Amino acid sequence: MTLDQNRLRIAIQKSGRLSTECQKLLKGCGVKLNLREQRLIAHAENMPIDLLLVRDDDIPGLVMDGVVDLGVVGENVLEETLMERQAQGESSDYSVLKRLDFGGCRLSLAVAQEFDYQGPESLEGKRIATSYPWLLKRYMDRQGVKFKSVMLNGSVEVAPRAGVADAICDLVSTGATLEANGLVETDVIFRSKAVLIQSAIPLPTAKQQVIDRLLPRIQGLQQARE
Ligand code: PRT
Ligand code: ZN
Repeated sequence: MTLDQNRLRIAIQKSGRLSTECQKLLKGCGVKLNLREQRLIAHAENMPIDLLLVRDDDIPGLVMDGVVDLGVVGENVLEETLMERQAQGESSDYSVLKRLDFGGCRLSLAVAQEFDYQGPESLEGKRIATSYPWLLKRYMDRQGVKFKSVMLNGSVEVAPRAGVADAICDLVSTGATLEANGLVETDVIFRSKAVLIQSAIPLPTAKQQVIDRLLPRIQGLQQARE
């Protein structure tokens, strides 16, 4: 099964916090999907749309490389990837078609309850565990604070207790995870929601027409939920 060049290609998260909402959004737009487990590609039955089901981290790159036409991803992952790709001189063009009303969270600094936190300067020379080294560095550079980044792709919240970091920079929504790990949120460094993004590569008219049909429907769905 391959991707048809004439069909609009949309990358969404395969399984995770954004996948249910993404599928609901497409359904709400009238896109009939036949989603089977373990499939990378799903074809819409009633519209010229193919879905690519991938890790969320891969979505910005797929859009920026023009492998897919559209993608839905958290602004946190989008911005992190953007900074990384710019630093590496890779293509990093895209446009945001719509900020969506799900996937809301914030990227925050947090320290152990017993840490005497007086502001970002308290982290001078300290080790900070994160999955978002670029977003963290940008914030700390702006604060003029030097630190050591400890890159972790999971279990960031246990790093201070495990003795591998002095603080963390992680996503927070309810704050329950921080609390359960004896951590206190100190600085919000980035606020995020899911966004629908489009590749910068110009599309053939037929594909653009599909997007022009989808967008007002998404707009309508969001208004109905407000
Ligand atoms: O497998 P894949 O790589 O696709 O998924 P993933 O595990 O990397 O991502 P996933 O599914 O956890 O999150 C996808 C996106 O959802 C994130 O990039 C954010 O844009 C958004 N999002 C919204 C969140 C949260 N809320 C969130 N709370 N992503 C992660 N969390 C985690 C956080 O990392 C921490 O472990 O939830 C925990 C904190 O939650 P609270 O409610 O206890 O504060
Ligand atoms: Zn991920």
